[in-house]
Amino acid sequence: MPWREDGFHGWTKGTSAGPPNMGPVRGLAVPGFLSLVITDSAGRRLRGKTGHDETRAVEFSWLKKKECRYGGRPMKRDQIMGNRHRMRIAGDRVGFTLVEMLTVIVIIGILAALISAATIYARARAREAAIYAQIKQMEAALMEYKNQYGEFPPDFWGLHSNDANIRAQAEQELRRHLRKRWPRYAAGTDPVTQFGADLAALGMDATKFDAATALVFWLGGLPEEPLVPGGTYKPAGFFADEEHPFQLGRPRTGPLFEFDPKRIGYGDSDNNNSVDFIRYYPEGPAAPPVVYFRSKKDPATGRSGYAVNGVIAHFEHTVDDVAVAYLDGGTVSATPAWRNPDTFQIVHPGLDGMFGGPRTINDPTRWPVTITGARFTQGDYDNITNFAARLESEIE
Ligand SMILES: [Ca+2]
Ligand SMILES: [Ca+2]
Repeated sequence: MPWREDGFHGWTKGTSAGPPNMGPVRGLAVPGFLSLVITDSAGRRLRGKTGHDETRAVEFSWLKKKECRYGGRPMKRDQIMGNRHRMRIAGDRVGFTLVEMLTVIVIIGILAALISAATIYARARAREAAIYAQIKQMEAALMEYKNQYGEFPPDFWGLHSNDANIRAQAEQELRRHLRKRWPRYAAGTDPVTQFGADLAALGMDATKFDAATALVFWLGGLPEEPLVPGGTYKPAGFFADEEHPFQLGRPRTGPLFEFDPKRIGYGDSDNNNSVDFIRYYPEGPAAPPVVYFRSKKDPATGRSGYAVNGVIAHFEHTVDDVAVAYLDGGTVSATPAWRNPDTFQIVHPGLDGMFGGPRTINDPTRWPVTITGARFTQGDYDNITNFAARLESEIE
């Protein structure tokens, strides 16, 4: 900072080469406050006093002279050379320069950006943690379901497959489960047929149910009240009558999980006045729902997993966004190892709102692998499942 004959110029803070015969000047000045440290050329410290008055003047003296005075007159060059010095901030200005203001603004801007980035990151992690916590609760509810009814509920995947073998397998799983949970249901007839008829009477088309609907249906149960267009699906368990569980009578059994009705979407995708899907959206209806895949035994191979007849269990949100069950790593071959091979997988699309894809659902060598991240697509990495709070954390 330049030194002027009548004092400091543009001086606000920092270090300045001092006047002749004097060492560096350090200090800070803001309006109403001034702090200075001045040394002579030998490095000896000069005693200073700050001026808070209108003149913003400061008077210094050598240390050996104990004298300090306030004054308002401009400092003269010959005074600097003498034992007694009076310095004056030029123009009584002790504010910030434009450069300093800009520097501060830039620094504040950088800090604000850092803080907001950190806040956004922290919020995203908190939302993910909240979703993961819900999924773990669903997992616990499914465990409880098995405790009470002997097996995990079917996932409805394959009920409307074009592949007759897959469709037959899905129906067989549903039939077995209905027999197991409600042995007195549909006595003397096919429980799958009766199930379809009972739900049709409630305005639902069970043949269209999917892997997202299974989660809400089995853990939540039937709606509290008859469904009306634009209404709410409030899961209220199943009718406690062992012979007629799929009627809206009272009392009910369950539900095993408290779904927030505001986050349940249901609809009639083929416009035939029957509800085809009931889905749960922990992050709002804009995102794909949570899906549930139950481990199944492939009748052709006898192996447990999530594929039947060479087709992986899946839920098609859109053509290019398809939820699938995940492999567990290792060698991807025609006999893949599955994640949770004997229980189930719950899959949430994560905060990006995508499960991942496009997928090849009938080629095991192209199914996604959790531990290596092999064939993961962009949408897979942040997916939240009952075995990983974030799928990418699974990748070695
Ligand atoms: Ca329909
Ligand atoms: Ca995702």
